[in-house]
Parts: sequence; structure tokens; C-alpha cells
Amino acid sequence: MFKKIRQSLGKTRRQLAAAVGTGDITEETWEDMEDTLVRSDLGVETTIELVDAVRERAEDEAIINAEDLVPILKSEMRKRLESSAEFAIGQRRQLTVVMVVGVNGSGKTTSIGKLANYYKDDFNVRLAAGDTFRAGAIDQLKVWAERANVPITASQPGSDAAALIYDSIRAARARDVDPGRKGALLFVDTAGRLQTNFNLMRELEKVYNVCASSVHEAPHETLIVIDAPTGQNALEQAKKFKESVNLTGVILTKLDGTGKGGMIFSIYRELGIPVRFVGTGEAIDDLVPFDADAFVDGMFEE
Ligand SMILES: Nc1nc2c(ncn2[C@@H]2O[C@H](COP(=O)(O)OP(=O)(O)OP(=O)(O)O)[C@@H](O)[C@H]2O)c(=O)[nH]1
Ligand SMILES: [Mg+2]
Repeated sequence: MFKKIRQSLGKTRRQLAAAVGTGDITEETWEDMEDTLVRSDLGVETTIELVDAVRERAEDEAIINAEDLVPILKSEMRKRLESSAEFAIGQRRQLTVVMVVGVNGSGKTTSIGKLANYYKDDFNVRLAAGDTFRAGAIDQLKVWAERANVPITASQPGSDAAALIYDSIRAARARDVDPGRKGALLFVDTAGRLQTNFNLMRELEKVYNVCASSVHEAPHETLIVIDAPTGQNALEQAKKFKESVNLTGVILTKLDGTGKGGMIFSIYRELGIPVRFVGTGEAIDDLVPFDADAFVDGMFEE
């Protein structure tokens, strides 16, 4: 399962292995470490903080060999990927509602298709075609529903997204809730939007509020899709989304296109929400649940 993440992290891995180096620790060891971490997209702040922490521990523990820095660096990295937030998918309830949001083209619809496929054995999954804005968006989600073999609730392009969500929740309640057996799981697709588009951001809030007022504690997860190649800019966008809706987690897509996983650290640092899934390609099974230990290991090991 982690093979895909490891492949996607190929570039970072080779760099990190080389960065720590071998032999005695010198001033250059620290400079190289810093350079490599920045180049792996960890961001300057995270990098400085990490290297300082590793350096302090290395001094405390009187470490002189560069190789011995690897476990320290790994444990400091791991510490920065901790989250106490429980993932709402998987907790027992009749109907779980998951909203998926983000800027245009980040991979929302594709990720929903993958998620539907991932969860369909354990839940009665339904898709809500909440992107009524972009021409073709509804048909695109229908194709994914077919591929994953799950039902979809859709309306006409141009119709009211909030009304469609309301209908989807009704459909899920009426047809997908299966007391004592599988719970219902509704994935809500939304139109891509720039955080600067006032009207579309209001629409997103409306959709959120429909979920909140129709289902107890919904949306149980509001996942923002961030594409890895967009880097730091994507984080700024995400911060703005956070001002409109209560984001609970991240799906990091297109990791296969960058080879750099360092952005994950900035997500934890700057957004304060956990990464839940990583997208590693365009196929239906190119989605991996995020696991911090495996991820950090994947950044180093061959
Ligand atoms: N390589 C790669 N491509 C991806 C991944 N996730 C999505 N894509 C591609 O990214 C493109 C955009 O994906 P969509 O799912 O349509 O993105 P979206 O966020 O729904 O787009 P809008 O609805 O237009 O805002 C498609 O060509 C996908 O195949 C991924 O993890 N890896
Ligand atoms: Mg879409």
C-alpha cells in the first residue's frame, strides 16, 4: 500500500539520504541538511525549526557521526505530523456527510471517485453532484459513480447547489441508511473556486449550512483538496477556505507529479489540520490513507 507513496517520494528520498551524509558531523552537515529540506518543499520555517531541534538533540546526546542523525531527524519530523483529531469516517453513525472543497482543478472530483471506491465495501456510499457550476462537472462525477458502482444524486447544470445537497441528504436517509448493518456515507462534490470569488465562497457556506442543519454534527468531515505541485501558494488558498468553512482535513493530490512530500509539514504547521489521504495518480486506486510513520520512513528508505 505504501509502495505508491514511496515511489512518489523518490526524489525527496534520494536527496535526504545524500543530505545527511556520512562521517563526522561538520558545519557543512547542517547546511546540507537545511538545503535539502528546503528543496524538498518543507518550507523555510519548518526547516530551520527542524534542523535546530536535531542539532540540539545531537549535541545533548554527544553524537559525532552524521549517520546517527537520521533517526533523530526522523523522530523530529514525525513529531510535526501529529494530530489528535479523530477521523469521522469510520465512527459509527447512521449517516456520515463528507464535503470536499478546494480551488479549481485540484482533484476534488477524482478524489471523490477514489474515496467512493475505497469505502464502498464498508458503507452505503452515495455521491452528491454539488458542482452545478462548471459545464461537464455533473457528467464527470457520474462517470466516477459508475466506475465505483455507487449511486449518485444529481440535478441540472446551473441549478442551486444547496438545494441539490438537501435532496442528496434526503436520498441518503431514505435509501442508504441500513440500521444495524452498514452506515450511509455521502460524499459532496463542490465546484472549484478561488478563495477570492465572493459569490462562490458564499455558495460554499450555504452548502455547508445545509449539511449542518439537516444532519446532526454534519458535515462530519470537510476535506480540502490541495495539489502538491501548487506548493506554498495552495496553503495560502487553504487558509482562506478555512475562514469560510470549518476544514477538518486535507487530501493531498498529485504527489506523483512532484516527488516532493515536504509540503505535508507546512500543512500541519500552517493549517493545523491532518492530511487524511494522498493521491498518487489518476486511476481509481491511486489513493493512499495517510500514515505519518510510513510517510517519514518513505522519505528516507530505499
Ligand atoms: N497525476 C495525478 N493526477 C490527478 C490526481 N488527482 C487528480 N488528478 C488529475 O487532475 C485533473 C483535475 O482533477 P479533477 O478531479 O477534475 O479536479 P477538480 O478539483 O474536481 O476540478 P474542478 O471541478 O474543475 O475544480 C484531472 O486530470 C485528474 O485526473 C493525482 O493524485 N495524481
Ligand atoms: Mg470537480
